[in-house]
Amino acid sequence: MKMTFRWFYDEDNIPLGYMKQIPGMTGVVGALYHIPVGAPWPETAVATMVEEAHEAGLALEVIESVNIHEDIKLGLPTRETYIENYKETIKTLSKFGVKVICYNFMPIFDWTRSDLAMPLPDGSTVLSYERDQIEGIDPVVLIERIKNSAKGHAMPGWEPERLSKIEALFEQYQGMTEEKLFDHLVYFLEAIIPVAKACDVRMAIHPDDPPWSVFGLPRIIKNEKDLDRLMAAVPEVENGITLCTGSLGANLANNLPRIFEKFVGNDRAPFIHIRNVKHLENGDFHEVAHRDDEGSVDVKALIKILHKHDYQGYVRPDHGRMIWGEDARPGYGLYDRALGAMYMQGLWDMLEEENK
Ligand SMILES: [Mn+2]
Repeated sequence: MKMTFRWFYDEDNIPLGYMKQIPGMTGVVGALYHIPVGAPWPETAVATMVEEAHEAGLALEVIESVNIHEDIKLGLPTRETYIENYKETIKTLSKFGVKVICYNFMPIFDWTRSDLAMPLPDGSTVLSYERDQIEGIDPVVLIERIKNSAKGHAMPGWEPERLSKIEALFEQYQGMTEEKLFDHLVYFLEAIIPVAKACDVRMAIHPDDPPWSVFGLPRIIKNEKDLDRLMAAVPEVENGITLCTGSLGANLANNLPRIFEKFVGNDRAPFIHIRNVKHLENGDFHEVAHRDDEGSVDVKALIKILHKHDYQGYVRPDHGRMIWGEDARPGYGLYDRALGAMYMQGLWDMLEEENK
């Protein structure tokens, strides 16, 4: 288990040195945020980012994310250019030591939440999802709410240049089915996986968040069955998964230990996000601290599975609470994610000790 930390590079207000101070932290998960979606990542920009991480004593072997242009998801003829650009980006990243590229295949929206700062009884705040607040409202209203709630911090996946064309995008997705979207994903993977293989890079799709249809848009990476289907459709090991416990765990029907056992066991999950969520009786959920007892995700069982398989991939604490008065990007404060990293390593160390 290589412990990593998400780093928003030039948009991050947490110094790399602070991340490095977290015991056991071996690397950061980076990305370039100023490159428009679909454009190839310039070699000089990648080199500068990777150097900065190395200078702080941190590896940079995982990218989250190289986003997929909507034309690829839509299956438009113009996708060919964007697929070629994506191949170029894979080659460029591999030259600088990148081993895993996380991405998602959700139409228009990345992750979706109703509140980015829901207060918990202890005074901390967390991201939450209330069905009533999302399902049935105008997406434009939601975009405004996310923007205001982020207090000036850019939120990954909610890039303004993409969302400014929201109405036109919705029109383009008229008639898009899960079947068609899945075909477009397979088309994309079949084109890029040979390049990833030649570059020794693994692609790792992030599950849909939340794992159900929002705003009537199709969602195709929601559960074990969807993952099975995608792994079978493109069987090369370079077609992999980012197992995200918060995304998959938002649906209680997803058996996380079983999913971990399967895809860690067969080496299809090079990247893992650990986060805990608490489910309420009405189907709403909110995020909580990483500790097992705080929420509905069986974090102990999952770390046990990773340990059993001597997991060599990358793990990062996912969203944390905002605690101790920190002012940071919602979900991505330093303090609670650091606690999460320590919790996971504590469990791991005890398993090491017991299995000596
Ligand atoms: Mn995640």
